[in-house]
Amino acid sequence: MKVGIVGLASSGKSTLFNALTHGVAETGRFGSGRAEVNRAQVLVPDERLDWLADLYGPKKKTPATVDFLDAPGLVAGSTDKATARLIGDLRTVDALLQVVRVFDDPAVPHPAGSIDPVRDVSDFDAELILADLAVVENRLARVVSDLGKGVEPAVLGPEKDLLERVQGALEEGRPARSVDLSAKERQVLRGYALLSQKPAILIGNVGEDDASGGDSDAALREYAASAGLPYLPVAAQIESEIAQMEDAEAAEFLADLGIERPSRDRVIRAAFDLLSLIIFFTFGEDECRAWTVARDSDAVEAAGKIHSDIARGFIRAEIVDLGTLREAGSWAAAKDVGKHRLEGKEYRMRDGDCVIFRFNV
Ligand SMILES: Nc1nc2c(ncn2[C@@H]2O[C@H](COP(=O)(O)OP(=O)(O)OP(=O)(O)O)[C@@H](O)[C@H]2O)c(=O)[nH]1
Ligand SMILES: [Mg+2]
Repeated sequence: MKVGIVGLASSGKSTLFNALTHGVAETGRFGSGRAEVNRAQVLVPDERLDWLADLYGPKKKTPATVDFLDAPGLVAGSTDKATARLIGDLRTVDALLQVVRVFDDPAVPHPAGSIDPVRDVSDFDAELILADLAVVENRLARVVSDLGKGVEPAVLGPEKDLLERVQGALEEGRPARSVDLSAKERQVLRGYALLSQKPAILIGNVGEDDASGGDSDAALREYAASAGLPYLPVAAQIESEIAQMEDAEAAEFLADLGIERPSRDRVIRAAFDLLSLIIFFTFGEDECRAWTVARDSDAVEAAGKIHSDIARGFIRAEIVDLGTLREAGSWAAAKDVGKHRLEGKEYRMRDGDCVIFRFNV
């Protein structure tokens, strides 16, 4: 899964990136022109995998991963080459973490002169919508011209209708994700990688005083609820400092601040939920490994995550869910009590399934 950290300049994106990835990306460089995009891969903490690895003592333990991309801030209204490149980078991500400045700090001037989270969300959305509108208009012009020449009316006719509806929404300032679409239409639209169609989580970057809750983000919270977007408050600055500490010291600091779980855990959880992703496990003495798949994947698709040969030669999946495995104590014990299942190609994978794929190529 690839997640883009986006938002207006100086909202705290690089600071959040550091909190999430234990990174040391440069922060506080507003006005320095277009900084680099920061990228890092985070291992998804999962005590279920830890348990499995304790059981098998494998040579290798491989957690699921999330790739984070920290984009430089979009400056409202800019149309330069760097902005175009940035938007191109963002088109490749699966989901957006939209950072909104809530914290007030005279040492960090807000580019717009005042703190107003709801205004900032709308300003940022307007940039995404504008970029998407350009894509939609381009494509629409092309489709109309082709239709005029009699090219593929059965395909291009419905596409024109789809594009016009999306264009209408964008022109009204509504994101592409707000348009009511059939599954097929959504699929077609995804081909254009529109930014405002991407699933998004709003992150309110709150000050340290509000690390464990406060009402400085009340308006933003309300906005998120009305827009149907998941919302998480994060005190990015203090969490980025804590992310640099040893585990024990970090836990103590978090507890002092009243933060139950570090934002990394909360953000990853929210991203999995947002994208409807689940984790299944493979195991053995060589490797215990967590794999990420879409919630409605069947057994063959899951097998294909591991290797195309396993999907191609799929015979069946042997499955025990991790909770049952834990209760039974071992794979053999689970089998003895009849909790071991043989599943076919159409089986829908569930979160926490421990799987042995049987295949023949
Ligand atoms: N007081 C306070 N300062 C913060 C917080 N989060 C970020 N900052 C500061 O705000 C400034 C900008 O933070 P960055 O993380 O660089 O912001 P950015 O969104 O990456 O900025 P650009 O990449 O320039 O768009 C830095 O000086 C941070 O230290 C916070 O929660 N509280
Ligand atoms: Mg930055």
